Amino acid sequence: MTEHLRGDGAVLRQSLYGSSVERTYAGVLSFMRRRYTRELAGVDVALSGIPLDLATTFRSGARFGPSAVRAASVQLAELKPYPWGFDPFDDLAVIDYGDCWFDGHRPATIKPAIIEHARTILRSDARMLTLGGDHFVTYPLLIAHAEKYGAPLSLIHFDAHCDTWPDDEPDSLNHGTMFYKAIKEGLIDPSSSVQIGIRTWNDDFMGMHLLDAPWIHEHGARAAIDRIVDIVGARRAYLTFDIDCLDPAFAPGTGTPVAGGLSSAQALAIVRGLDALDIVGADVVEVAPAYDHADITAIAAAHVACDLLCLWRQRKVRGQPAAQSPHK
Ligand SMILES: [Mn+2]
Repeated sequence: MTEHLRGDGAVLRQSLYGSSVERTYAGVLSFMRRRYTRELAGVDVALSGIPLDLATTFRSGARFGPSAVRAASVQLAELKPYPWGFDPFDDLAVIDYGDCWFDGHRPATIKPAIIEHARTILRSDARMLTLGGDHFVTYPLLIAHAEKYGAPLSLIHFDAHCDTWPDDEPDSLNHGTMFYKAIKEGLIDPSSSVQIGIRTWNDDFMGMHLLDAPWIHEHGARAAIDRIVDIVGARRAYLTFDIDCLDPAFAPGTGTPVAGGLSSAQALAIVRGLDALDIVGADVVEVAPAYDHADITAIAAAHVACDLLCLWRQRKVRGQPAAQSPHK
């Protein structure tokens, strides 16, 4: 299915399906040239951005992540993604919903604003693919996803950091404590959750399975996929990908880089192997383009997001029904 547009697919495309022939690098740079719309009827996946960086502990700048990843993603709209060999949009209706609005000058309102943004999308049957923003955004997203899909969810967490440092302050904006709160609040089940690429210490990893960066380097992507599938099984899972899971050589444009991380090839190989899992929502966070070079980090993030769409396309084509809300 190919539309021949003389202009800008982000605003001119008629169908939510298929790809279009256009100058991918020009005009309104939606994610992979999908239509910018807030109309959710018939949508399988709504991509949106959350341009927040007020919860960072070190270098800020992830508020520019969504626009940088969108700009880097357009080249991926030129060809069928490798190694999949299909156009995910032939079978999967994907829109760019735009960005979550919140008032950064009233910090206490940010978490509720993100929860409401997510609820609005999840009230339809669209899945969310979210671009951060700093990693704090995953916490309100987990609250909304647990409401929709049932708590606790399993967490598939790519990161240099475990983000389970203790924090009992309910209103804190901290991008290192979300999963401490999520476990304490029963949003995620640590015993069926897994953290991949970790290389920062915490005295208490709170019972989550750890495939830390040295383990990945020793055992490789195939073994990691097998372990993740074993740990998560058939449970509903939320996947969060902090771009600093990658080594700073592959993702310099991020707020808290740590040496010794995964290559983009390793991380993509792992993500591509997760098509057996029931991923109910996903995000790619912590791209901070001011520290990037030649868009390296944004390109890596766009590839991760594209591969997540391909996983969902696989499940849709194989006929596995999308998980329905137990609360419906
Ligand atoms: Mn991190």
